[in-house]
Amino acid sequence: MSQPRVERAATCMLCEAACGLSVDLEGGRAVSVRGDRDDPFSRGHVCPKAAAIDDVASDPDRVRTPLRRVPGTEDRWEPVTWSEALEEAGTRLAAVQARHGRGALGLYLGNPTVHSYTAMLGASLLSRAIGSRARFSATSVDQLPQMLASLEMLGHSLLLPIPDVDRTSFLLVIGANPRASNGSLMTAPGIGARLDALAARGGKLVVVDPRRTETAARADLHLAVRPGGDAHLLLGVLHVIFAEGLAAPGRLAGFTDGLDRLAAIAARFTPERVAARAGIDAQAIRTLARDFARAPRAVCYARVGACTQEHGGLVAWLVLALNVVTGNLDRPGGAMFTTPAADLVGLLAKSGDRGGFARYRSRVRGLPEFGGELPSAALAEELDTPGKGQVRALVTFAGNPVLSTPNGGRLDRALAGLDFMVSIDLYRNETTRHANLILPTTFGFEREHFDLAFNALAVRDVAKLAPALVPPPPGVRHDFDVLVGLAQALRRHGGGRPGAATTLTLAGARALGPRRALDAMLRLGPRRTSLAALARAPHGVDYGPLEARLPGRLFTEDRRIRLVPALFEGDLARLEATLEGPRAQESLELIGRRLLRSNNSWMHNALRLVKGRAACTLLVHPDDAAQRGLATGDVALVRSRVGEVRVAVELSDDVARGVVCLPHGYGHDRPAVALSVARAHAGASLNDLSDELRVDALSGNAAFSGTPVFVAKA
Ligand SMILES: Nc1nc2c(c(=O)[nH]1)N[C@H]1C(S)=C(S)[C@@H](COP(=O)(O)OP(=O)(O)OC[C@H]3O[C@@H](n4cnc5c(=O)[nH]c(N)nc54)[C@H](O)[C@@H]3O)O[C@H]1N2
Ligand SMILES: Nc1nc2c(c(=O)[nH]1)N[C@H]1C(S)=C(S)[C@@H](COP(=O)(O)OP(=O)(O)OC[C@H]3O[C@@H](n4cnc5c(=O)[nH]c(N)nc54)[C@H](O)[C@@H]3O)O[C@H]1N2
Ligand code: SF4
Ligand SMILES: [Mo]
Repeated sequence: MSQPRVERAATCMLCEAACGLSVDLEGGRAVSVRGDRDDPFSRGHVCPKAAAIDDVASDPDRVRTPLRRVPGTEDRWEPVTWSEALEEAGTRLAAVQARHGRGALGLYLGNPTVHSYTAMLGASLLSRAIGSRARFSATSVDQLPQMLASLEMLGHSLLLPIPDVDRTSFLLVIGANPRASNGSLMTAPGIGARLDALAARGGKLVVVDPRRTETAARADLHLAVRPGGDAHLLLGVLHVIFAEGLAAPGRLAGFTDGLDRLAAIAARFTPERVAARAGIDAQAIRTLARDFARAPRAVCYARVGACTQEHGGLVAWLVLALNVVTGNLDRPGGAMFTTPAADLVGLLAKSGDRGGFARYRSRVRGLPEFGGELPSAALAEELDTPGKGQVRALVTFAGNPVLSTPNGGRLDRALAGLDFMVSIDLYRNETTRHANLILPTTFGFEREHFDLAFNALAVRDVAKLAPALVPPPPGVRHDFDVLVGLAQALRRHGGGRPGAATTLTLAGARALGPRRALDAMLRLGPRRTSLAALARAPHGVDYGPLEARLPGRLFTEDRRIRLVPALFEGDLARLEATLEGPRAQESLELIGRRLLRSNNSWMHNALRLVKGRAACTLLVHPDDAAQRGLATGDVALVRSRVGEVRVAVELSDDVARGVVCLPHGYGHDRPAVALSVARAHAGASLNDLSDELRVDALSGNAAFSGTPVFVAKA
């Protein structure tokens, strides 16, 4: 007998926009998903991916019971019970630590971790229980430089300024494509409509990007920067602002140190000096500087393209500095700070944790630690380089580093050589196929949802609690239970960090559960709310536009902004060395792209998102194509220092001459990958070309942008 259809409010957990959803439930499934018009923040906006949440949940390829790889085989898997799986995991991982030291067990946390508050809490417990420095995450292939700038300048790595898009009159976007990504470190559901509104009120949008993206194509101005040339551009902009007396920090001057010092630095970088490396002519740099400085309310906003490059740290610093110098930090229409209902930043700071940098370094290459993690660009070498401290066992949670970290090919091979590996994931994919055990978790509407991370990064102060709506498949467990259960199993067998505290904390945390922790955070938070209160507002609560928070919200010792941290100033010599260097002959510079119907590496098994025209194509400028005898539809051989791929070519003058562009997250046609739909739309992996040795030498973040490649007809 069919059950009646009911409609419920939910939140999309796929990307940072956190759109409100209206979900029709029938027979324990989400049979229809629409935008929730009653959500005060997203007002009905959704993108095509939301409908695929149920595709993942009901995917026949989804792992629904713990799986053990049959010893000695690479592609035979057998179901095991949870107690067998956790026992085996605990025994084997503890044995590796007993034999080779605690640091021999590594942990990699993937992007979806931050889309589940229960996973965030559970992962931090597991990480502490493991007690190893070999921790890695998607942070160091993403926003690390921006967190570093916040740590150095504002005193807390998680105090990230958010562009006040709804009230600005000049939005300068560097290395972001919100019309495809739906916004990042800027939770702004319906960003397309918000950008349209900016234009409608007479505001300006300028996009700095080597490709004429969906966002750039509809901007007032597109500046086709050369990959990795943004710090040069920004120094030129600051030069003009100081030289022409346009600096106007306003009230910020009362609590900012280093304005004169920054002026002196900027004086060295005339637009003429930086133009060639930036790929933008001096006059355009001057105009940009004047327009930005003179706009009544302006904000410079940078994201992935600005971070994942050789000068990511400098760019992040200069972006924040530009907002300060023009008085746009912490004022409406500028870059502002949230007052989130669950204030993780404030709570961490109270416990003495503001983040940290370079407190120790990685074993093989000496790359700096950040926030208790090592750069993911060092993951493969930490696994495959013999010696004391070599990582011999790994736990991955919600990550696919074979497709998402630089030189994924090397990591792919390194994973095959591990003594033991446990993956907590929904799928048997390019990474988890190497695991000895795959532990499956709940997903999507099977979990209660509260955006611990993204409510704190939103363009308005909002909060929303969405209950679990559908029952999980019987064989899976909640992410929190799996993470903490694994930690307990490890401790039971004598692994991990010794001391009763850990064991007791784990037992206590398991007994209390993540809801109690969240409720306490909400009650202690600035909104003095609670789970119960939020449950009474199923479409979410909108506390209003962002409010000025400085200097009170600063976490530096003296509550002052440090405009010129020595760390960044010291890195300028490296940038100056690039000013004269000619571009390598013959090689092209590879950049990535995101597609609206894709989400990093893991949604290509949803037919509704991958059907139609092949998405994983190499964009080549017609002039570069002509030189190589390439036409649209040809297969190109693309080779870098680390690997080569074959991929279909698409001619496009959206990319600047000398630049080629391939999306990341593809390359699904490997043995033992159980993704039947994705395999038929496999594409090639951008990260089989990206180079793990190319990092931002300052921060250790991966430098994907501008990887030199040779392209020829296959
Ligand atoms: N549809 C979809 N949405 C997503 C994701 C997805 O995979 N698909 N992923 C989510 C995640 S994890 C994140 S972090 C966000 C990212 O959100 P965004 O940062 O907005 O995403 P991208 O589209 O990667 O934008 C980066 C831009 O930088 C440009 N770029 C590359 N190199 C350079 C450079 O050297 N300088 C400059 N100025 N620009 C450069 C690229 O051409 C690209 O347009 O998106 C999230 N949303
Ligand atoms: N060249 C290049 N590389 C990039 C980027 C780029 O722009 N260019 N972008 C980088 C960025 S910004 C990011 S964030 C990283 C992402 O890198 P990763 O986080 O390593 O990779 P994802 O593709 O997000 O993989 C997510 C994994 O989590 C699983 N998963 C999804 N939901 C759940 C869940 O609820 N529970 C559990 N247990 N598992 C789940 C999926 O099956 C998948 O295996 O990629 C980075 N890599
Ligand atoms: S924009 Fe992001 S949050 Fe909104 S529906 Fe699409 S994937 Fe979900
Ligand atoms: Mo990301």
